[in-house]
Amino acid sequence: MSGEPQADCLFCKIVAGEIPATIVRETDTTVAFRDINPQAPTHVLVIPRVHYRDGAALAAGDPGAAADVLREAGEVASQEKVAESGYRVIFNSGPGAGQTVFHAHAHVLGGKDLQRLVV
Ligand code: IU
Repeated sequence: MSGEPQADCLFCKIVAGEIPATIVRETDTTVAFRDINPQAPTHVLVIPRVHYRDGAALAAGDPGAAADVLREAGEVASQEKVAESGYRVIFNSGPGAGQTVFHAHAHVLGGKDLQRLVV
């Protein structure tokens, strides 16, 4: 559990503007930016400004921010024009699931056939 910025967290640094990202949407509680290694034509990460290690920890520690991340995932899909064709929202949780950055983030993927996509 946390909520506080972590000095060694890359996504906290993106929230703080200390490392670059291609930001597509921002709210008081979230930042959405393009994944640097996109796995689909639309591949955007939505992160809370607060630091929690994964989506479940975020929902437990700050349910409002977790809801904001999910709502923003839908807003990103609409903005990217993939909402109608279908899109996927993924939270990897733990190294065994492929999580590499331990600041909660939703992958928003769309723009191609996603049925066999793994990120
Ligand atoms: P994962 O669910 O923890 O595996 O996702 C982390 C993602 O963050 C991964 O898809 C990276 O390509 C992406 N990413 C990024 O977009 N910008 C960065 O500066 C870093 C990682 I570090």
